[in-house]
Amino acid sequence: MARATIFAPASAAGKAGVAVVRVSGPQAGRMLERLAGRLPAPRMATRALLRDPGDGQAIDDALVLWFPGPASFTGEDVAEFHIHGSRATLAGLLEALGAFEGARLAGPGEFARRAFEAGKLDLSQVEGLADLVAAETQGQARQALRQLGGALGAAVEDLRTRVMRLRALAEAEIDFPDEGDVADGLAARIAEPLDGLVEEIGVLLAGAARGERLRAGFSVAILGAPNAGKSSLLNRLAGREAAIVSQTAGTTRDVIEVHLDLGGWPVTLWDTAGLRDVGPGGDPHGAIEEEGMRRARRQAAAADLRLVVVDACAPELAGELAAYAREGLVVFNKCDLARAGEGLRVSALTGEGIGALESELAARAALSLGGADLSAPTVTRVRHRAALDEARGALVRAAAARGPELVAEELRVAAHALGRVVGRTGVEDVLDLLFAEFCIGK
Ligand SMILES: Nc1nc2c(ncn2[C@@H]2O[C@H](COP(=O)(O)OP(=O)(O)OP(=O)(O)O)[C@@H](O)[C@H]2O)c(=O)[nH]1
Ligand SMILES: [Mg+2]
Repeated sequence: MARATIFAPASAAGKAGVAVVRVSGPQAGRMLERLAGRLPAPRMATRALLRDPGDGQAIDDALVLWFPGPASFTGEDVAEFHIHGSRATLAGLLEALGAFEGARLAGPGEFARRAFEAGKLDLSQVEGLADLVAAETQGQARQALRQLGGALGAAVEDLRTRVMRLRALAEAEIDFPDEGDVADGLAARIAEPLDGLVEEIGVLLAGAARGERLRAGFSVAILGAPNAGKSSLLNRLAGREAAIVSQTAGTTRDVIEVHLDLGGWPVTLWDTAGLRDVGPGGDPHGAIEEEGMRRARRQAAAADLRLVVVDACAPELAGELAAYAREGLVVFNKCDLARAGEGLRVSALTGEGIGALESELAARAALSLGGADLSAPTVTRVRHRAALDEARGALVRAAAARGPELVAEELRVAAHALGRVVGRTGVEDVLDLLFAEFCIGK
């Protein structure tokens, strides 16, 4: 059975100046020709009046593009329709496309999956593409673009080729073992290249924490006593009323998350429930407050930075908040009412000092996320890190192994692990998860 021809809007839903519909598969050329009246020259934007082949009704005055395979995004024949972005024109075109036999609407990520299957993108590039589409800041976009360009894939592929070469040496020793002191000869010959490989993987792994963090963003947990103004501060930084603010102590219970772009760095803020100590004989915490505080502590532990908000009218810190303050960043809020404390003074109410706080957060995010060699390939996902870790372990064992069989086996494990990063081996389970991250039309 012939492979289905898939089509889908590649632009976001809703009214827009232009909507783009992409078609990929064996029927793409015929569909374009039937709708536009002729097949345009390859890769040339061409104006065409689109008509529904069923009833001859005009659909839109549009731009069409024709990318014959294999020189296309998916490697298949691809057609693109750039139409006026109204719901009506889009619906008309999708209906006309759906009427072709063997054509159907694409699922999420199906175009990218076909590109992967045709060898147009390796798996790390597909991940780069997913991250690029989801990027919220320029820093994230730059990193994703580098990965889409194949930097990580090329570096790992190079490592894998070198491992395979060593493995061929080991296999040769197994097959022709009669030349002198076999085991020692092999060990001596592969010792140096193995050291080099282990070291290079180490360099990639050293950049991994930063790459993963840039992808996830720099996280800040806002902590403090009840009523200190944590939620007010969150709202002020977010520029909207994300969290409920009230003069009742104990307003916030759940963790509220907002995403900010501070100086190009992705920062995630978590507003949390107020933390308070209850001495012996003090009023006990209710079950809900207890749960809120548990969540606040969990978030504090998970965050890259703990921002402790102190009410300048009651500037004493005790217990766990004092501990968080010693290692985190302290701000004195309500400085419109009182001027206690040294360091950052802000007022969530008037906005005073907020610019300075934003600069401080951006500087800390930059310190944590930036500074990496931006031209070097970056490991951006836990999946990459796990595979590289496994490869490194196997290479270290290969260096220590006695006998060509053991060496060959460890090298096989290393090559297999490296192959997983670029999607050559053992990634079937990853594929479904990954392509589901995409929207339809990608
Ligand atoms: N004058 C003044 N009042 C503020 C400021 N920030 C917050 N408030 C007030 O302080 C009260 C508590 O503010 P919230 O933001 O709800 O405090 P919170 O720390 O989130 O409190 P919980 O969620 O209960 O732990 C509200 O009445 C706010 O209007 C400020 O900078 N100046
Ligand atoms: Mg609150």
